[in-house]
Amino acid sequence: MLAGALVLVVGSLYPLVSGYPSFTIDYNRDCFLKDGQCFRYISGSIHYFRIPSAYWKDRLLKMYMTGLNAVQVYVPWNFHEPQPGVYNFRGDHDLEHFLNLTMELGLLVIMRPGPYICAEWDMGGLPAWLLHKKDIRLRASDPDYLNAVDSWLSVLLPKLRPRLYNNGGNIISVQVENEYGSFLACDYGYMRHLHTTFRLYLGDDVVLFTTDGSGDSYLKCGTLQDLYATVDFGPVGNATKAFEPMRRFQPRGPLVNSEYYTGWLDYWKEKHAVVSADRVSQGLEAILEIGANVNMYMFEGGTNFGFWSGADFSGVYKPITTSYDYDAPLTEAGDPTDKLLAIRSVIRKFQPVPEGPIPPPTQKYAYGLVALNKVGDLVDLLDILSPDNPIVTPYPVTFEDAKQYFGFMLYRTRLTGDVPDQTPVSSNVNGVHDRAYISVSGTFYGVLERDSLKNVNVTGKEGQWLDVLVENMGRINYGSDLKDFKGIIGNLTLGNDLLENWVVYPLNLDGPISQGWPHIMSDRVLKTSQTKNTTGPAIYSGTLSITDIGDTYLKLPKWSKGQVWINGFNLGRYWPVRGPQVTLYVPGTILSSSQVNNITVLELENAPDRPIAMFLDKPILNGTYVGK
Ligand code: 6GJ
Repeated sequence: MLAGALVLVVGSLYPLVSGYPSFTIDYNRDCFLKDGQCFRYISGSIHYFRIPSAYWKDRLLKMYMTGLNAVQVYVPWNFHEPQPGVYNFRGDHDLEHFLNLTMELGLLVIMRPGPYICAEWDMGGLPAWLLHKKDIRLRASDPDYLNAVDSWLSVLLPKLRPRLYNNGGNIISVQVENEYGSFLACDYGYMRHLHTTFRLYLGDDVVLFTTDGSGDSYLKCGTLQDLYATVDFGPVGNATKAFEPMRRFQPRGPLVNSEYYTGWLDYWKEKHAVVSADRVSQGLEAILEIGANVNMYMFEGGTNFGFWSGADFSGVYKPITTSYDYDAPLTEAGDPTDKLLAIRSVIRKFQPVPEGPIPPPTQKYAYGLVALNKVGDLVDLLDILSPDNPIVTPYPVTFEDAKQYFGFMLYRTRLTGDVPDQTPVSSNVNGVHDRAYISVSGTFYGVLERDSLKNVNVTGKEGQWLDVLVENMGRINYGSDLKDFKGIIGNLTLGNDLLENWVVYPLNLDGPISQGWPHIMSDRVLKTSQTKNTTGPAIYSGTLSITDIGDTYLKLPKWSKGQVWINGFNLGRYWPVRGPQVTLYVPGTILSSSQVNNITVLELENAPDRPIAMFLDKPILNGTYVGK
């Protein structure tokens, strides 16, 4: 009895006496110290915000079974604060549930709360409502930006503090900002402000770090006193050489590659990116060989559901695909790959990996064909999709002006005279952000596209509606063009005439569709589906009945481009005529075997004469780019 009590007393005193748990840096032995022992982490990036929450544990277990002892987690600000002061930490946004699962599985966590995260995510995770102040200076010491950042961090960081390793949790380190050295502002005041704020909420002993490209020019602006400088690079032969820039800025302490690229992202209209398992595993071995710490970016990529994908800008606008498979060791559907097995074999050379099999790929279902029916042209459905009064304005307003941050807005203006001859609609400032679908009185004429399609010729009669449906394809997430306003930026012209006197409809598709529209309004379908034409923006619907639930892949053969929902869940954008992605991942978590599954499609350009949806048991992510 006495012995038991003694153990209890000593046990409860142990942390006070031993100073453990603790996670710190040993600058003499150039290692992390976990409870006083040198520790090297082998980590993988997983984005909870790109995976249905019901699948989080499955992915994390596979990462654990691969031999990882840590996971790296971004937190997208815009995913959790959709409107100023409105927060969402529920369901697929439940960050703390995700972190609880990591704890349950014995995985350590490297947090990357931003506030900017890049990540091929809309505006790099920054909320678009920041752009209400048109001259705001993002990622800098702009008072309005800093006020919004401080407000967000005052909500987020207190959630992390009790989870810090030194407080008994599993968060071993926290990144401040993200590759700030790649951003032209180079505003040390901003980084010092973040440093102070992170210390205020997280305390003085948590390891705070920065990550930058492995080059002096990056590290010059990305590093700061008291923030441990780390770098990122992909597979290289000579890891020691690759770490040299880090050593110039961080002469002592553990070597850390915070983003070891295991694959790469995909852009619409470009070839699907792949990186061989050999190249990745050999590069990993070179890093582990020299005792460095590593985080594999990505280990599980996932999906840009909804409208969340971002874009890059390298002279031209390059939107990211819906799939974020990233050719990662775990596929978009969470299936282990040969790359994962190769990585596991490498890890096993340096530290024990959990015995037992890696869970096998899950069964995928080829549910077959579903006939879809036209509900109606989009402009005939405005009472449902834009029920509030439209914005009446002499000149076009942006999405942000209208407080519409994602998806689509319809800009309408009446023709002020007959247009008997083919006459171009265009933006002389390349101001269509990002695509506009042009119709006159229900006749579809074509597409304007940022940085490429500059004119659409139309004809029409005085008084007819010129309809310009503008699609936001995702805000730039990297580089100096982060202030990526959407909509018609500037003006449109018809021939030599300025188009004025607009009626602008912000469209809310997610709302009605999540409530069961159009399926619950079958009578309405009959009335509005008189128009049988298959061109121009229109809504289609159908139902899928299944007996067994599982993951599947949706293909829309002979469709052009659009958005698709199943049971009200926004699966993301499809664009098979561009590729390389041809199928959309459909997680079984959104499907039902007890009632029909409602499929809703917004086709923007051309639907097939026989509109069908096809459910396959394999993905197609490397479809050829057909030059449209
Ligand atoms: C990282 O920088 C970023 O920190 N990274 C990439 N950068 C390349 C920029 C392309 C123009 S690609 C994949 C990763 C993530 O974006 C990461 O968030």
